[in-house]
Amino acid sequence: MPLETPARIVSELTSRGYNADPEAVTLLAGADDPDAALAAAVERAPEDALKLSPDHVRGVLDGGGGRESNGSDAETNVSTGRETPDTSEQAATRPDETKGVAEPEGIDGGASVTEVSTPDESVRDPDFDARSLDVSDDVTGQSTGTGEYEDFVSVFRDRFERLGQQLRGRVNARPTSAVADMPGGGETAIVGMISDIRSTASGHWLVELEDTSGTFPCLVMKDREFAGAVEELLYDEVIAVEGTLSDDNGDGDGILFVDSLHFPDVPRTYEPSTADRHVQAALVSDVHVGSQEFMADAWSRFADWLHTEEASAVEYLLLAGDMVEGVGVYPDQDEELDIVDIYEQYEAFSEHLKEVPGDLEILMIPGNHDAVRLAEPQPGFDEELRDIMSAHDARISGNPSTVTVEGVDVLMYHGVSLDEVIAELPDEKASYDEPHKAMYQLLKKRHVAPQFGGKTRLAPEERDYLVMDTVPDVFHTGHVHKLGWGKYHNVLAVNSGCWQEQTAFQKSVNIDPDAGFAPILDLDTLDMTVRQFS
Ligand code: D5M
Ligand code: ZN
Ligand code: FE
Repeated sequence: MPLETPARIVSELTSRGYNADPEAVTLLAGADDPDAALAAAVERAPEDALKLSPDHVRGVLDGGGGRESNGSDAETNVSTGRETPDTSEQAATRPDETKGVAEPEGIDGGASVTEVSTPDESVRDPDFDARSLDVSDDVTGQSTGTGEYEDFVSVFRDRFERLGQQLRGRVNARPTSAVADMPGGGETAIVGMISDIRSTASGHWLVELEDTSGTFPCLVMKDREFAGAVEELLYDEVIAVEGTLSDDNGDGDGILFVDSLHFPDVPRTYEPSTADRHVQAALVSDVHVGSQEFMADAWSRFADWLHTEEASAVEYLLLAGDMVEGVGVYPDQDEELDIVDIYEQYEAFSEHLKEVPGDLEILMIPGNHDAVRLAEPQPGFDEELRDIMSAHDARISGNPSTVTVEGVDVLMYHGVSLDEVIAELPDEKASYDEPHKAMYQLLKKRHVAPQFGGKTRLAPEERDYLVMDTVPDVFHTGHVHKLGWGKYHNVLAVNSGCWQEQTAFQKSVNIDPDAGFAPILDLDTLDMTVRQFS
């Protein structure tokens, strides 16, 4: 069997019972006789080795027949690091940008893209030493929840404390119990979680805030300049208000007339970090292997493109959930399944993953179609599924997780709460056509799934893993199957679309998915291009 592509090397290795280290695969692909090198490397590896390491391969190549080690050009392409993220405002103020699509040449006829289906591997020459990928804020293996009532108390307490901390530096807040005892007419501030929002008979808004000492009603008059912010409020999010107490405060019936309202938010002056060299990450989500609508051909074109010169800077692949279609996720879903067994779906997904270059650094988190608990935070896949998907030695973490790629913090979240944000907020603030705007709302609230009790299920833990303690440089979600991106206070928000054609359900509710696109992120500038493969 000729072994000219990493995909085949990976298959060959897995069929011999080895996981594939990306660097080892690249070394093998570059050997004069990959077939012989693979056989010799396997021979050389200790019997109990689970993974073929670069050292095993080097040992063989050094003995003759291999190419020199790579990495000699480590200093080429090193970016000077741009200080001013000036593209950010453009992207944020030009919503048309979100539909900008850079199509690879010849994609209509498929010519140039399909032609590379047996690519020349020598175009990829990654600098493994320059790479870094670290995961943080991951619930995997840390789950403490027992599902008891006390766990809900602790998760909300933790949310309140951590988001409250972000706000307390900006207002001089008092506990609601102390506010209730203050004399009427005074000024004060409250940091609280939203427990109720009602409109009054005269069209003002009554927002009830809750903290650990009680609740307090706050009135936002409809003619205040910040009254529009009330439309953005979701239950259970944490905000701060400053205001003036009613004259009758102190006798139990008081109310706070709100003069200003604050979200935890991202500072406007936030300066994102960037990588020190020109390197790219492909942001992909919602592959839905196992569905009749999974677009295998588009996926293969994407995978083939990754082997070309044009994609040689793409060294990372970040997958934001819904690897497979799953079973029993929605009513009547089984009528549209191509593969009915969940494990077979993951096996098929793994085969499709093998099509991408073996040297890619891959990270994936689960989504609501994946075989992990549905409630968020979702832990990463269990051992059995990791085994099935182990071909490219992909990293797996929970939903959500922060992955730091060469200094760039990418917050990965599948995105189930986006349905809720879009349902609750007016169209201009969040819609399926502009999913990144719904993401802006999450950044503003510094929480990936603020509202509890609707579509988004919460697994009570001691800690609220859904809080954004630090500001991410890039926020990557999927789930709504719509492509959209833009910058919010210099943070790049990307919803990466899907690889599944419109389903019967989506047709019935007029969801027109953006399928077969791959946003490609420059980690040195945080600029983005979108490639279309459908
Ligand atoms: O969901 C993709 C998008 O479609 C997401 O916005 C939810 C919505 N969706 C899809 N199927 C259903 C059903 N049956 N009920 C409600 N909402 C649905 P995904 O979960 O990625 O398939
Ligand atoms: Zn999906
Ligand atoms: Fe989903």
